[in-house]
Amino acid sequence: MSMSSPLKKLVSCVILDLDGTLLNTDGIVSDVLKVYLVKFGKQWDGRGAHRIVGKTPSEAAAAIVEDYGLPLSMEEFISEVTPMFSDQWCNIKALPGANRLIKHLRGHGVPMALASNSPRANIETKISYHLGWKESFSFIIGGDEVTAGKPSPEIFLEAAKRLNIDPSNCLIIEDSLPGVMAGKAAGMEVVAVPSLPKQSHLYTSADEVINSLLDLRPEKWGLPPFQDWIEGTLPIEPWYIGGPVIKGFGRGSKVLGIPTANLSTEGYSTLLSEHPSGVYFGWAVLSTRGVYKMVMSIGWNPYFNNTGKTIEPWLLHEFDEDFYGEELRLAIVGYIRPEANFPSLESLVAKIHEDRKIAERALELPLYSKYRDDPYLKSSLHGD
Ligand code: ADP
Ligand code: RBF
Ligand code: MG
Repeated sequence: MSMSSPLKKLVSCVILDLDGTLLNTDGIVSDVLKVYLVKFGKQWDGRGAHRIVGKTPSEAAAAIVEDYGLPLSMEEFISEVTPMFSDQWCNIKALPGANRLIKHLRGHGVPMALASNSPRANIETKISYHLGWKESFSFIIGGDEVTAGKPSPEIFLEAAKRLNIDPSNCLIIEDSLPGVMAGKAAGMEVVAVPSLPKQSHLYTSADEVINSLLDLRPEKWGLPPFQDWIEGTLPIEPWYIGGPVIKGFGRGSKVLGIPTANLSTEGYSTLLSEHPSGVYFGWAVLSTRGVYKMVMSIGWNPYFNNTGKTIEPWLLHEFDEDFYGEELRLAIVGYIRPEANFPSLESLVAKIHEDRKIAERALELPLYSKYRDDPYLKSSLHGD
């Protein structure tokens, strides 16, 4: 076992939360509330998002009615928005790494259960759109099957009982604070995967806080390790982003000695919200110049604590000049690590150079080099 993943505790089963942990429910929540609040001349601004994550349906409803001063009761609110939500269940996407995790644990025969504050019937409908999920869980427990939802430990204790496994040998994976509290109160090991950004400091009671399911290391819990990491990289379904190179904070070359050709995030908010922040790599095309290897960070740059998510690709090539305004296209093909904070600028810079080496080597592998010829990149190249 490597130094970076010491064994924390042996577990023999995994109990998962659904909304915000396996499913990107937040996306449809804001879509529905945006539409609904217009009726009252109000605008959903994400305010109060932290007050609904992980709550029971009635707690969440009460919080919204109160926060937005809606002229109706919590019950009336629920009866109006419930059908709007159910219409969207078929559109909820699996979070990055969810399918991979479920397949992995199932493939190794690790017992899994689903425990969510949502009513059981809703859970069943939501997961019915995801191939192979239902069969992977030994059972499902909904908030309507216990007397108190999370943060009460009841739902997890009931799950352990049904799995016939001691609570101390259960690993909980949860995105919400109430869920983490429930898991710890049940005497279980808890990995938190916060669904809202920049919240990790609130999750102090969790045994580990990770940025996304891509960062889960099952071997830390005595479970079989993922086998898909290759030379320090995780292959992902490629995704694409492009546009003119814009001005960034002016500190890439100046402060770090590492220029990053920033892209506008405008028009990419959905795409960006669907991908965890972190360090990725792939291929870049400048339409008048050529194709280059690329390593990038996407996110808030914790060291500088930016307020907005930025896209910062470093093209692994020496250029004689700036290329602001030029069309840049990226094919993002692999993941390296989550964004991190560093005790010094030197250690941040050293880490980025390590990322560069990892990306440069990995992009020689056929698995990644084939995307050099991706039609999205090719179609942008002049005189090819
Ligand atoms: P900014 O904060 O405006 O993004 P940087 O200091 O990060 O400024 O420098 C980025 C700019 O440097 C890019 O927009 C591009 O014009 C230029 N540049 C030169 N070489 C590279 C490179 N190898 N990778 C990315 N950008 C580069
Ligand atoms: N910034 C951070 O604060 N934390 C990181 O872990 C981090 N990783 C990076 C990895 C790569 C490959 C690159 C190109 C940049 C990374 N940066 C990171 C972003 C860096 O802070 C950013 O490029 C500068 O702030 C310039 O705007
Ligand atoms: Mg830059």
